[in-house]
Amino acid sequence: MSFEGLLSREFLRVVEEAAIAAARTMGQGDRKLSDRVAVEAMRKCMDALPMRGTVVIGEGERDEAPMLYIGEAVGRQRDEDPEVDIAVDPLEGTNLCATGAPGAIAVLAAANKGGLLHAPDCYMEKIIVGPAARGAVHLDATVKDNLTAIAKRLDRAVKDLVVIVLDRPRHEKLIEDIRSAGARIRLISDGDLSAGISAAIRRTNVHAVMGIGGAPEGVLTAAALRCLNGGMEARLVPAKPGDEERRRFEERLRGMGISDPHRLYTERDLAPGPDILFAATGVTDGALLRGVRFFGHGARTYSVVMTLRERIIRFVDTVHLDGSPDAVVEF
Ligand code: VTB
Repeated sequence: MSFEGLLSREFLRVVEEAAIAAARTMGQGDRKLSDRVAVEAMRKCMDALPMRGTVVIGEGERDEAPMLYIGEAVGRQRDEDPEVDIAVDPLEGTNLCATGAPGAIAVLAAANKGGLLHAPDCYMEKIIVGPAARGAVHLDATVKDNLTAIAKRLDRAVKDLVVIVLDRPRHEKLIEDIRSAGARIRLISDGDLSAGISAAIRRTNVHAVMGIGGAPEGVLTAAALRCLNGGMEARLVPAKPGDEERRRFEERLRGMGISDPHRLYTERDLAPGPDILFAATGVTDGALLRGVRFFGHGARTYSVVMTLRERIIRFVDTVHLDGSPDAVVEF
């Protein structure tokens, strides 16, 4: 049996717990605190799971992250347990949570060994679309050509498209190009991962995500896209311009076994699988998932859990009761 079926309920619990912990700190203005409680909750919840897990995308290198660092063994690690590679972003959008802004989520993806690219913590240039436009867009094509291709596949005009872009100075030219092509834009302060998932789900009113964001977020996005039949092209890029930065970046990639620093990746290269499980829970309200609600006797969470081999997408509404005999559940 694939680990997908075996562990999907458990992984749902892991992201729910991380989201609840982070949501308690919403609006405190302390992004580090929000992140830390999410990491701790996720780590604790993963310990008892029947798996031999290895973190391949996490909170950083071993010397810079106390928990969920790259290479850390998670799960109970018994011989009979399945081996899984795990990518986590316990709180995607730490600033969003710290300010109570929409779009923060707790995220995890798991795959069979080797099923997720071990991406370094650098940037990634990305173009992300839904199933209808998969294969029609190319990272090296012009913005106008890509938007025209997406519009055609979606049977509408370019002016009817909504493209999400991270609001950063590095995207000045991209934003200009999208504007002159005539599409609508939603600038976001953080959270290109949840934006990417939204692009692959109809009726979210998001048709594409373009620009440069985090590489770890890119691999997590690819894992979700595989399950949703979405499309993506991407390339690793250094964090800053300049030759010296480029040289260090390429050296780092070589150290991680990536010999071609200009390689173009599709969602399939970033998350080859064949077994993939993706789970996310809303922390603050977002386009796709509602945030955590607390009530007198517990909390309510909204999540999505997807599996590639099983081809199941679950939208899960969970009520977590605090154990009080008088707790009331509302419909
Ligand atoms: C994006 C965004 C993340 O990092 O990936 C971004 O989606 C990229 O880095 O929520 P910069 O902030 O340096 O542009 C986040 O903002 C945080 O991980």
